[in-house]
Amino acid sequence: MTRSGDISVNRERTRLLNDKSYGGGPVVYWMSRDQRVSDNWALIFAAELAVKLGTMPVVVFCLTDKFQGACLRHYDFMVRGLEEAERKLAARNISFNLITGNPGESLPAFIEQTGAGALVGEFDPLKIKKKWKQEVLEKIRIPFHEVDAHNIVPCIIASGKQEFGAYTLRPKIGRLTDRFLDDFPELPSFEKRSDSVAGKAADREGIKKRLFAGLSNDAGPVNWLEPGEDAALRMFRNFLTGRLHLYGEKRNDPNENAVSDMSPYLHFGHISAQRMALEILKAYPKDPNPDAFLEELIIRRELSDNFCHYNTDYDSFKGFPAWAQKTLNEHRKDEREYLYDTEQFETGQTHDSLWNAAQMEMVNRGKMHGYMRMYWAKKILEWTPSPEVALETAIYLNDKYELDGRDPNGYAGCAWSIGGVHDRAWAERPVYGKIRYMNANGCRRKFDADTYIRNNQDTSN
Ligand code: FAD
Ligand code: FO1
Repeated sequence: MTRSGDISVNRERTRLLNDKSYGGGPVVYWMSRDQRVSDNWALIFAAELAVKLGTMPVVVFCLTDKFQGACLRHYDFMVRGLEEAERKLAARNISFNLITGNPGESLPAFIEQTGAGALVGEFDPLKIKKKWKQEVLEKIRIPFHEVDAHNIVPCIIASGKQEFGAYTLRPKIGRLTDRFLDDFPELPSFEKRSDSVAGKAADREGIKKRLFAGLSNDAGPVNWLEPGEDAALRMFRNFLTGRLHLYGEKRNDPNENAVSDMSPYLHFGHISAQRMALEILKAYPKDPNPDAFLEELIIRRELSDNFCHYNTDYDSFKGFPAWAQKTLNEHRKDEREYLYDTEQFETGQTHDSLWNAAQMEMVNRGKMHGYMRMYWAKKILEWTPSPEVALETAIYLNDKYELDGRDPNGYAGCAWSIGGVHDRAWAERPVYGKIRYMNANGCRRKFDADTYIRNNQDTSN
């Protein structure tokens, strides 16, 4: 429990985005990236600030339709997760409000309506989030605090610039982990107040009905993963006790159930990576086995935020390193042995059954195995007329079908595969130039490709 009036959140995790003075009303927490009640630094900060100011915290989520091309698959998972967050907040007498429209308009209106005294938001490196935040900043006259609730080491503390790769970010994060891998304080509870600004339940059902009515269901809901923070924690603990020991040597075999499947939960913020790391280190204090997993969970994941935050061209050819742009330009005219259009890729109609199986795994399951994502994206580079078309196609398919899509990890993953981001130059070859090459034989040497193909036949037709 916070000492009365003190803020226990490490202040280096927060930054004030403007210089307005506090008003007297509630502290509004604008939930967006970290859609959970437990282990959420932004919510803890908002609640502790409310205690300090003698007021209430109020949570608001702005539900925008068609977020970056999101479909029924994503909104089904996200909205059900938000309903659980709402229930958990109600248990602490913290109201949850759902608003719609462009946050640049609807959030300032909400702040006016509630007479909010301060606003707390989250760090998010995506351009659309920075745009929303800028629009809100121009309209509000109360303090706007931003909290990095997603990274263990806050992105802007870990590094002040775009890093070349994991090898340059790793030591910087390593030096700071002790300072930031702290346990979470209890979230304060609040007395029930009748004047809470909770949006009326009826609105919410109407809002959701209208939202779902307008969504494309090309990518339907997934049925193998339960959304929400309770399911996320259960799933993680099963992995921790039952499968983490396989990760080191089996994580690149898509036929093995050796990966955590936590990315949809991390993407929607149903679980904190910090909670996962704390539990792993507690369970395996001296054991190097989890190192490979922690490398991905901490270094690789935070490297993606670093890339998207410092490189606004994270989703375009211009965002590739100079050596990669040069080599890809030198090979623009190379003959492509195969050329496919988006429809052929989307329906898995290429000549390569291994590639088609990966596409079908993503379409049908909503989550392609991590090793196959590299192969999948690199073949799109090989079978499209240009690197720009390749990147656009990879991002379009990734964000349409991956449940964890529209995430910094996705933009970094596609840019790594197609544009050598966070990678080095390799032996030069047609079309790829010096971009790292992968082929089906390489996959067959690593795992039983025929089993993977059999397990991922196209079941839709
Ligand atoms: P695990 O192997 O269990 O890893 C645990 C966590 O570590 C992951 O949830 C993720 O948060 C992090 N992690 C693992 N591998 C990476 C990586 N290569 N880069 C960054 N973080 C990583 N990840 C997404 O979250 N969303 C995407 O849209 C996405 N698109 C990708 C596209 C391509 C072309 C490539 C090459 C990678 C992409 N990744 C994406 C990264 C990675 O493939 C997924 O995070 C991982 O497969 C998720 O499954 P998991 O949680 O079972 O992973
Ligand atoms: N964030 C919001 O604040 N409002 C939304 O309506 C919303 C929809 C959405 C749909 C799919 C998806 O993958 C993400 C979505 N997000 C939304 C953003 C998400 O919360 C994450 O903040 C970013 O995508 C990752 O940084």
